[in-house]
Amino acid sequence: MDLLIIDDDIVDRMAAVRTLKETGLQLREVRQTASSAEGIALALAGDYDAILLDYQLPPSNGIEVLRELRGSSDFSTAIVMLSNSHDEELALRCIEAGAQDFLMKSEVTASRLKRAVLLATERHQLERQIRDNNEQLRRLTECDNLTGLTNRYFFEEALKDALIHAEREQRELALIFIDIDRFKTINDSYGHDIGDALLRAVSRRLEEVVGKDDKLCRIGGDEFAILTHALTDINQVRLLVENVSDSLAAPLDVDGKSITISTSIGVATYPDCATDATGLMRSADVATYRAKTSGRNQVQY
Ligand code: GH3
Repeated sequence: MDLLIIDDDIVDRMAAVRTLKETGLQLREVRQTASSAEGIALALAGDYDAILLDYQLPPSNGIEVLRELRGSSDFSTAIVMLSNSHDEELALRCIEAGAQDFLMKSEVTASRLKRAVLLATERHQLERQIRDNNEQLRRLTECDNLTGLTNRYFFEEALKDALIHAEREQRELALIFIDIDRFKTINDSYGHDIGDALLRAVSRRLEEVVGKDDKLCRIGGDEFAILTHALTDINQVRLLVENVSDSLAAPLDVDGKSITISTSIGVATYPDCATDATGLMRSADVATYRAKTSGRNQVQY
């Protein structure tokens, strides 16, 4: 095991090293530092199995060090907090700030320290796994499997939220539906897998065009939607729609095949077309239908 001790008191550090040697843990490296700043740098740069972190670390303290370490996305190491005071509230605050265990220095024995280090690493691994699982679950529920874009359910939730803000701030919104023309013939000519790859290629193109504040989603099938609330007037919306249309009109490289598509686009704006999410979705849908029935490859407002 590689361990790091951060403690400003040399006597306590030496005692910790001595006790660690008595634990029977397979120790490869036990690095020590008296400074919280150096401790943070070492912890972030190294690959330690666990850190023994003193709470009293003037001019800082252990909780501040914990917060700084846990605030870094690259940091992932178990931490056992050590303190001179027997303070349950402090122990709780340390756990809340990201420590896996809390020990009073006066009560540290080899067997206690061994158990704390092993339990902390195990608990930390479990916490990490739960976090990863939650993130995966979030991605699975929010994203469309094929393209990785937001799915229809979460898009509609975002639209409802955006409408509340737009009403409060007296701002306009635009909802843009994009439907690939005669997509069925692409499936029929090239096969379903190429059809899937084309949908992914279209998604990447759209991601390049939309602004960072815009929401992009795959509504379903060969239909995509953009919700934009960063645009202040209809001319800006028109410009975005033109960019979308031009970008998708350029040939797409789909698994080594160059495929050119056209799209029918329908635009609905808040508050002109509708004031609620269902109404706005319907308006954009009707505009898209008009683009289809008027000969495809065009935009309808
Ligand atoms: P139009 O121009 O009138 O919109 O014609 P279209 O062929 O694009 O539209 P239609 O709605 O008739 O057909 C959409 C096709 O999209 C039918 C369906 O098989 C296909 N599709 C839907 N989801 C997927 C998918 O996830 N992958 C693939 N490859 N095809 C899909």
